Amino acid sequence: MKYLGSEENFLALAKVFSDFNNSKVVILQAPYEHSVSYGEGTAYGPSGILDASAYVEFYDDEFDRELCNEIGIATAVPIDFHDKVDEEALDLLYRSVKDHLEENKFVVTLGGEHTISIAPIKAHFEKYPDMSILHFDAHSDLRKEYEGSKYSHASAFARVIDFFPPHKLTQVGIRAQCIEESKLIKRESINTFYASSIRRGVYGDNWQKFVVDSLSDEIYISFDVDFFDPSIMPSTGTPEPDGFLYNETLEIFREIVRQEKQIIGFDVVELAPVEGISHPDITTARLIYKMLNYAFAV
Ligand SMILES: [Mn+2]
Repeated sequence: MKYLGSEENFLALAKVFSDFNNSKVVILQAPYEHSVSYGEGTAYGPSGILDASAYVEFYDDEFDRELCNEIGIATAVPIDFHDKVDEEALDLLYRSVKDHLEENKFVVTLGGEHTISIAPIKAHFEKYPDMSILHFDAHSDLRKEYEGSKYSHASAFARVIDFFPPHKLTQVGIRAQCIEESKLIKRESINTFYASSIRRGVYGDNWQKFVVDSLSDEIYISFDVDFFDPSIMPSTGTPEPDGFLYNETLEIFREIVRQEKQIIGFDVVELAPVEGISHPDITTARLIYKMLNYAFAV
């Protein structure tokens, strides 16, 4: 595998802070787009994030440090899916994540459509059998299949619970699903925090605590950017109203740190950059760096 130089890598890091051997973190690009149902463009998500990341500050005032210069962040060249789709494409990504986990790297995967999350989740679950999944999304992605495909982005988590215990899956921000998904959630005891329940005050003001309470000590995060409100995140294929703002999202990560739970890896998916609108790309790049700050908080 090849790794990108400072012209192209995450945060535009100098070689000493971004070469493979010096880096604790590896960023994988999975520009996979096969089943997108509404807006297109998630194949440009990883490059949009990397371009925007050049404008993210190294210094984080909340932690009073420049994390990237302490741990190193390598960015791999994009995975070349050629004409591979579904299981074959996922297998390619799975093997890359697995190889990096075996090298004891902290792996961040950038999508691409949500389907790709299946691969890093599988690889992390093999290394961390006690992990929970924290899934940020407007959609529960639990359809058995969608438009004839088992590997549609709308079925990503139906495929995850084919191998992962459903009661260890926590979903937050959900505000669009079909009745079969709602029934599956109840039947399989998936922890789903609906946006409407959060907004109606079912969990009170400190709803983030309830989300984190549902998780085990090791947490894998799958973050679909359509979790955010379309006002701050218009650049995604299936935006939904009544989403979340940036700071209330960070409160979930702060609660993870407070409860001394550990983020063991994550993916960020479904950014579809729009020409001339830069703030969603920058928001996503900052989110990723911020999540790394929380993952390496202790
Ligand atoms: Mn979604």
